[in-house]
Amino acid sequence: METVEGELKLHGMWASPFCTRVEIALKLKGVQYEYIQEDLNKKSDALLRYNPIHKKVPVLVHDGRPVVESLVILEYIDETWKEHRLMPKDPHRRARIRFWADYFDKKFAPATGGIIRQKDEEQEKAIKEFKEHLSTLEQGMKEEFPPGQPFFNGETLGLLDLVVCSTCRWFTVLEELAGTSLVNEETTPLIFSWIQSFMELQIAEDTLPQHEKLLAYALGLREKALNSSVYYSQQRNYNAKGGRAKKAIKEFKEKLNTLEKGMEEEFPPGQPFFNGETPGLLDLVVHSTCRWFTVLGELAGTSLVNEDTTPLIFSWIQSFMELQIAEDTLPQHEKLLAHALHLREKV
Ligand SMILES: N[C@@H](CCC(=O)N[C@@H](CS)C(=O)NCC(=O)O)C(=O)O
Repeated sequence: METVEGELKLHGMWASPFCTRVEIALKLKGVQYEYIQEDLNKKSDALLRYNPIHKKVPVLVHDGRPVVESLVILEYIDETWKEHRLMPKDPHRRARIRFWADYFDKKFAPATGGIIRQKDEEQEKAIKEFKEHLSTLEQGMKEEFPPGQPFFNGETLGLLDLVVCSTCRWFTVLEELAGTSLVNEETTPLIFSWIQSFMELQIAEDTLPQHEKLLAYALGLREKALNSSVYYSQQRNYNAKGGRAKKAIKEFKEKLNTLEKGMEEEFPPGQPFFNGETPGLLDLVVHSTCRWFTVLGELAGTSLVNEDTTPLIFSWIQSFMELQIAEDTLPQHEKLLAHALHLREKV
């Protein structure tokens, strides 16, 4: 076992593939941790305190400090415990692995939700999407990762293996719900063979949820969704006028408030940027969007970022706008507004 500085706790839920990937990473690294099983219908105070924004598992708590979002957690684990590296040294390769892991999470989660919670044409649509994403992934893997090796990562498991292969019991459950094969030797031979290699590992057998238990859990979710009057697809809105636009504006403001509050708690106040005296990654992400904020404010007919409601973000944007680099690089307001109005007209 590798020595751990500080106590390590993982708040998880047995059926969550996001938690399984983290558990396997910790086991591969040989670090000791306490697993805290959460009931997602009755989340613990600790979970809500550690992940107040998303209120989701997994949450890794290292020496009292929370790390949230499974992909962030996997990289944190890899950087903290050097045994069994999950990421390669080459920066471009790491960038590609991050791209595919992000693709997997962004594309498969909504399609999975559709297969579980929908029926008839809506479910058919989700199955079609799921298969298309699988094909894209298979094709990408074939082009970018060394063929003829047991894992994406080569001889041993890496981050992308954890992301994709840890979900394999869910694939089987989804196949039962969809009434069609999803991952198989004919349509996705690479993913299929990687999962086979993964399933031969003791760590997989010890960590993955059992098929019958997972199927019963998924059927429970399905029943609940189908009996509920709110259908999954009806929750998708955006780009719309009237009531839905009002809802989008309200959501935008709520998210800005959450960001403002988080920044206030986590970043040193009284400095010109989130990052301190000079702009850092988060400054680039937020402030580079500032001309869009003004355009969105015009479209919405209401101020979004201002001194009264979001003073920190407002003042950081002010500092950013004083930089020559911002002036030289940001799109001009009038041009951006014309572009946004054109998009709006098209919709
Ligand atoms: N992007 C998140 C997704 C985590 C997630 O969706 N967790 C689900 C369980 S699979 C959850 O905690 N859901 C509780 C809820 O939505 O209230 C991650 O990668 O950690």
